[in-house]
Amino acid sequence: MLKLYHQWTSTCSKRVRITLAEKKLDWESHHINLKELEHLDPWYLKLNPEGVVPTLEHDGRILTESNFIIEYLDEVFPQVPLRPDDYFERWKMRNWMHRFEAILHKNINTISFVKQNRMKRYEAFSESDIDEFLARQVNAERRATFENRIRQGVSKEEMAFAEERIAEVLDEMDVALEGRVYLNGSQLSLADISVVPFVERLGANGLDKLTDWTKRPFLGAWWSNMQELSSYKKAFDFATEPLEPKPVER
Ligand SMILES: N[C@@H](CCC(=O)N[C@@H](CS)C(=O)NCC(=O)O)C(=O)O
Repeated sequence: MLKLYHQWTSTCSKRVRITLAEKKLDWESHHINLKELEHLDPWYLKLNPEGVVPTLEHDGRILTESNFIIEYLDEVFPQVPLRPDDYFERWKMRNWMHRFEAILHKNINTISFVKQNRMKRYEAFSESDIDEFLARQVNAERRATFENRIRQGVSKEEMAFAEERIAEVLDEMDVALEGRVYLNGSQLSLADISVVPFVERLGANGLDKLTDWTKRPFLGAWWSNMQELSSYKKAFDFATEPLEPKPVER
């Protein structure tokens, strides 16, 4: 039995939902309400000590880290293979996935904080609310990041830096996609799945310069193809469960 703990708009959750759809697997959905900080509840931290979504449960085993979850799914459910046979291409796939997580995810997160007005969540916080919120964060790095954002917001310089880092990866992708349909050649791979939710987020955040595909035509063509995949549509149209946290039955 496959059960996914996820959030409907979360980019990392979409990676897993696309993979599940590509493989036509049945799965049970458990929506985690990030706004209500359900991901920091003790029961969820037992599953995912980092306090993030997604988490996959497979026959009682718990898996975290979306890029590793999708690789696991590809190994355990070999129908519709999503890793290239060639070992060098497979290394490239993993290298892309690493860069997408380390560079794109990190920097898009900075931009989303501003563009999606996430600051709004904290505006009504009193000093003691802030302290309580920070105390619930799972490690010193998260506490420092949130404290900085809540108290100082995100500066123009930080935004410009984030856009520059994203642009660098998009440039690499555009070069790699010349003469290729997908990042690993003619077959869809986990690398494409790993990055597409972040490419979608660029447009959702109104980053016009980064989504001017005349500047990166090969990436633009890839993006058009990706949006046509039924697995992409299924993962993005995911109808969430009610957003109110449900009573926890553990
Ligand atoms: N490296 C982790 C990152 C997961 C992650 O950051 N998830 C976000 C949603 S896309 C989250 O849960 N954020 C909640 C928070 O940071 O408090 C993965 O790939 O699974």
